[in-house]
Amino acid sequence: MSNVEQTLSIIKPDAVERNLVDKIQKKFKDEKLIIVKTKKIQISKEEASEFYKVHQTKPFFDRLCSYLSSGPIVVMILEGKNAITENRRIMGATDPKNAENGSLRKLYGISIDKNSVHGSDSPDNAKKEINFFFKD
Ligand code: IDP
Ligand code: MG
Repeated sequence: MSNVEQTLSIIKPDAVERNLVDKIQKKFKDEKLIIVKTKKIQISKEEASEFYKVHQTKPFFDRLCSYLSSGPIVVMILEGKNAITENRRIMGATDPKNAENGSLRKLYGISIDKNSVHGSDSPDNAKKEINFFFKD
């Protein structure tokens, strides 16, 4: 079984603002993930709350939603073998302080809030998140 999957990736406002989009997209391609679709958008705080609703009971929820809606983001569908876990590996740990050497969050993350990228964490969530941003 080849297990070709699709997953949703987001380049968060801190990384878009620092002109890191090309570098991050190059990293995905170097790691053999295909960027099937990509678009630059800005979402409202309400949309961010919907997207992150699994975290609605967390103490950082309000800040998280304010942050994701604070500036332009780049959303992408990535495709490749084991794309969901591969993308998580390429991103590194949630807190850049704990992220593996060479991972995107280690390279570019500023803090646990401004950690530069999002990636779906399971096949179910990948489907939901892709559908959230790319409905057609
Ligand atoms: P993930 O992005 O690595 O999947 P999640 O646990 O799904 O991490 O959390 C979503 C986002 O919420 C993280 O990327 C991070 O920006 C933020 N976050 C997670 N945990 C904390 C925390 O303890 N304090 C502040 N922000 C957090
Ligand atoms: Mg997550």
